[in-house]
Amino acid sequence: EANGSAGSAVSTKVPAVAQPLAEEPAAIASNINYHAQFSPHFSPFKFEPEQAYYATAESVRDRLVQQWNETYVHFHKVDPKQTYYLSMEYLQGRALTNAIGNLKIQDAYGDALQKLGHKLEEITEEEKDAALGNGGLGRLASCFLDSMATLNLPAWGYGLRYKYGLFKQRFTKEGQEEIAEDWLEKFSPWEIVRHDIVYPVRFFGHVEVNPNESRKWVGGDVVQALAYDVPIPGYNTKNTISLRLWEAKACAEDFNLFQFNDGQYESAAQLHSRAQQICAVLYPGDATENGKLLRLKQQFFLCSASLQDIIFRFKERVGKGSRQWSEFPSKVAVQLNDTHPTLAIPELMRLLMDDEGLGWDEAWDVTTRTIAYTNHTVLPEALEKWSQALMWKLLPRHMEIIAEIDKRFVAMIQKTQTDLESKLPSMRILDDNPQKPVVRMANLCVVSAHTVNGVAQLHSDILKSELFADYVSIWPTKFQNKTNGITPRRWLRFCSPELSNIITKWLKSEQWVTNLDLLAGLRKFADNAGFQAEWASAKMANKHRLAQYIERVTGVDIDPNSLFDIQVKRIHEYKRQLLNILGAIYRYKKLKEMSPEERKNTTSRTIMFGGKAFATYTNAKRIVKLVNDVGAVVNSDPEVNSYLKVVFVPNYNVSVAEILIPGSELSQHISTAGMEASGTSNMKFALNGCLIIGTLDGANVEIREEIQEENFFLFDPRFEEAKQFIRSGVFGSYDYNPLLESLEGNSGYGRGDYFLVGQDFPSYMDAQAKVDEAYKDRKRWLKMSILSTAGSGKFSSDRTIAQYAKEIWRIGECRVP
Ligand code: B1H
Repeated sequence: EANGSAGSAVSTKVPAVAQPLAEEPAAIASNINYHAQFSPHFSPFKFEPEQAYYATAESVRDRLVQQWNETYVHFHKVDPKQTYYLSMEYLQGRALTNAIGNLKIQDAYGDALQKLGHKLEEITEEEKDAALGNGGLGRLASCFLDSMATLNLPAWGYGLRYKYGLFKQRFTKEGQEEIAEDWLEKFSPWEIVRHDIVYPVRFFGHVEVNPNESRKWVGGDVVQALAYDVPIPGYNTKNTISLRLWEAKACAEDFNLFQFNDGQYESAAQLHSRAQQICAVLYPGDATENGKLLRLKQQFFLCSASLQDIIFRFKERVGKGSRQWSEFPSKVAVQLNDTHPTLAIPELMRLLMDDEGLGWDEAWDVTTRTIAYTNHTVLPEALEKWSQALMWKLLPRHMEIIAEIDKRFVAMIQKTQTDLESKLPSMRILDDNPQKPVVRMANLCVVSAHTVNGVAQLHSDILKSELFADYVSIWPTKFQNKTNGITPRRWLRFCSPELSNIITKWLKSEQWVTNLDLLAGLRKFADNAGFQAEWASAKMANKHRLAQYIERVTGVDIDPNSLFDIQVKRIHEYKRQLLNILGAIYRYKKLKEMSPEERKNTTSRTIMFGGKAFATYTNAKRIVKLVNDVGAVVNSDPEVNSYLKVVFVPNYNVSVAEILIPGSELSQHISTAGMEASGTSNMKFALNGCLIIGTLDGANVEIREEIQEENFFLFDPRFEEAKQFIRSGVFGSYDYNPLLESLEGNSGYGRGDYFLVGQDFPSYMDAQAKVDEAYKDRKRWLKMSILSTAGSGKFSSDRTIAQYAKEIWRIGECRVP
């Protein structure tokens, strides 16, 4: 049924090398003009910044399309093993500056726009943020795509083309308000619809058993998945890969003309509107049964369309001999970004067995050698569990397959791992608890994937010692660590050109942009007065830019000479924004009690918060409200407001991060130890010479190791270090966790001061006092700042992706000549 015409994209009629595009500013200007005239999206003779942005984007896109086609043809010819990254989220942010930067054509485009009466930095502001994700997990996927392209890896991203991405955040007297964000309101110049790439995706229906015992899923509703491709250019390479986003569409036949002509307009278009619901919003609230069903439909829609496409491409590249299915895992690696695309497992099994005629054992072998799974959280409420009843209804064939995987897993344990039999109730995929039978998606992933990884060393250790401990003895080599990383292009080179230029000047090379470990070469300048002076002036320029932004969006006037202290991330109790604001409140109270003379000896601070609260997360919304209310009082108190300001920066997103992070001096990563799987903004801040105050959680542990402990403000060292010492096994391998938890006086999830805000408050304030002291010593602070950047080399997503490629995907470079 799959539309087979996609193969013609690689016919010999495609010129292998297209004409080179203009390099000269004058020629680029005329190309931009051409787009303004002949790719018209607006009334003629209008060339305001908005029109200039669209015309410029289309001109840049021409170049991307050219490299992109060359990349596709090259991959087709070489036919290497490819990785497919499946993710329900991508937080791409803006694309123009990134594309121009990766293509290294900033100067020519800057000059061209000047000729046209515009400024490049101004027109880039016209672009809407593509926010098809919630937070760290989505942004990680986007950083990974940048690294895959830059490392010339044969890799693709697959996701969904949500009409409305993450909501826009506004503040009212009541607190946070959510507004639909229509990122496609006009259109996106970065997506190209592929009218020839369409696959059917079925929902509901039933299983038919054929006379030969084979099974077939039939009936129900069928919607079409239509491909939209977004080009992902690598840095300083021709390789340009694809992010393929699926949109759901009904077929023309689904429109009931008879009903329409009869005046029944709604029911005539019912199937059309049902299809449109699938990709309408990023995260449909799943408090209701309807919401749960829609979210499950989304997940299956992504998995089914992507796997049909992957199988189509595998067959397309069969070449002369006939390719065996057993070769599939040597051509295809599928990475699941958390459990959200877990249905890829039973869907691949179904396609192989029911459509391609493989037997169970062969299909299972292919599937398990293809799929790998990344876990991003150990928080119990974030571990996906789907109602078995809902799954039987929506995906009857997949539930048969999942039940069979579960049955075979149980049989295997009973036969070969009898010591684990008592653990079976919690290890099984199906939880048959009569109250509410569910499917545990993480267990399905662990049983089916060839590799399971965590996202920071501490997190991966916790997976092995706690969450997935029971599976480790069965599959000791299945579990790996892949510490997260961030792209140095977007998160330093492009967001802070000032600091980048200084780094390049002192390192005498720009190689660090693709080999971030070279930043270690800055260590020898950490005490150099000349270097420190340049460093300080670049940071100050970024602080001024940030201060102007804050003034524009909040009206609050902040002092660039104060310490810029920032905490930006999704609002969640475990991330403890509450601890930060309590600290700010205490600081305010102490300032009020001081004499004017005493105040002069304190360190002036501007404490900035940013982040969105999930619409139905009441406690998170209360925290947002508290920060805003504290800010209103403190900022208008003339007695102390030159020593303290508290600002909630509205609508935190990728573009706002690109302004905040370069201007930061101290950032807070203070989650309850053991709860933040990795964190990635911690890496972005450190890379930009911002000091960290944080707990020994997630990737903080490794950041502290890289930048040396004296350059990191650890706030609960005594208690946490003692506990860590016990956990490390120095006193034997006995499981002391229950004891340690009782020490905290809050064993049992959700009880008491579960997130330890009260318990950690005193040592948090001690650490903050050390920050104030350090800031008074300019030289010491600058040295620490330089050493933060110098120690950030490890946290490039290039390093992360190179490790995935070598140790999980087993793919190599495929560079376009
Ligand atoms: C992370 C999520 C997440 N972990 C459920 N888990 C979601 C869970 O829409 N949902 O249902 C969405 C996202 N996100 C984050 O992943 C971790 O909290 C961070 O610590 C980590 O840095 C990031 C990337 O690995």
